[in-house]
Amino acid sequence: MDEVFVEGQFLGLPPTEGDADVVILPLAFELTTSYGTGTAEGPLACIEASGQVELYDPMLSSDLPAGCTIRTEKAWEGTAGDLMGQLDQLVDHANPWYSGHQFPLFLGGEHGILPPIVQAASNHPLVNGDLSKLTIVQIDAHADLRESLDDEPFSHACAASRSLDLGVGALLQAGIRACSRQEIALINSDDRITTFFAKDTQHPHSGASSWNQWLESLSTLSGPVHLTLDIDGLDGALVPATGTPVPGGLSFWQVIETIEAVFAAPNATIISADINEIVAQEDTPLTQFTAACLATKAVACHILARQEGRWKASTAGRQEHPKSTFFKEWSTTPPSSN
Ligand SMILES: [Mn+2]
Repeated sequence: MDEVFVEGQFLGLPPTEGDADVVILPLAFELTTSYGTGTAEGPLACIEASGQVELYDPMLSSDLPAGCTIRTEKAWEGTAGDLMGQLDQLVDHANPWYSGHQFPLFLGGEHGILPPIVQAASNHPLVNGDLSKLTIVQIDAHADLRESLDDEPFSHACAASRSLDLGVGALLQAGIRACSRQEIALINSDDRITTFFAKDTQHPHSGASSWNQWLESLSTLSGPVHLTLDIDGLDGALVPATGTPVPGGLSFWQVIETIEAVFAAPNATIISADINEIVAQEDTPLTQFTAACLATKAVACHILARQEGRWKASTAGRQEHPKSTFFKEWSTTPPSSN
């Protein structure tokens, strides 16, 4: 029997009342995008495109939502007049979903959404205020480890370095093929960072061995993990509308394999994910449909983790938090970087 298709809802699924197991959070955030523009409409285009994604996933014994509940929240749009104010508003928006019951999947929006998401993730019971317990797994063309870009330390090009400044314990990156000398120096000097470069994993002869090492390192993940997928980590041919498409990237199946490997890591709990730099493509929905397929895979993997007892969910519902002033304070007194 066909389900009712509901527009504006992820996968076209009817909205659920109350606290859902999975919450889809579109974030129309675009303040520092450097090259192309249009990341504000991208998340909604991705949700629309998700209506065309199959509800059948061979991993699951029934069609999505496979006994779970999925809710799509209204698109967030910042109202603060400055960047730090917007980052604090993003923290406030993300905070309630880290009670340990829901799985939040953020759809961005430029990659600058990552530091406020990480800051909110510190409320998750498995992190419990100590971000050194948290690992970030990042798919990206860019290392996003710059000190600043165009004098802006909270640029999308600094998403990973600012997250490390917040105290994140480990960062694993793949797909990387555009970075600066300063970023390479940081990769070599900060032992929290493990980077798999696309020139190695995509090498026509030796690529398979490098790729297997990436999958191997994912299988040894432990503790709470946030997965951040910048869609420009995929080869530019798959996501031509994203702000900075780059040739020589990961194949669709490599990203699917990465998502499956992260969620399958026996000692890790994937507490949240984001898919970012989604831009609506006009002549064909390829870019947003590719993002929607990855989002669906992440949701399916999370549901499988619940079914297999690998989601240590609390029963707590949405929680209230005081308004964040964290980033406003950072702009005057940055946290000491490790
Ligand atoms: Mn990025």
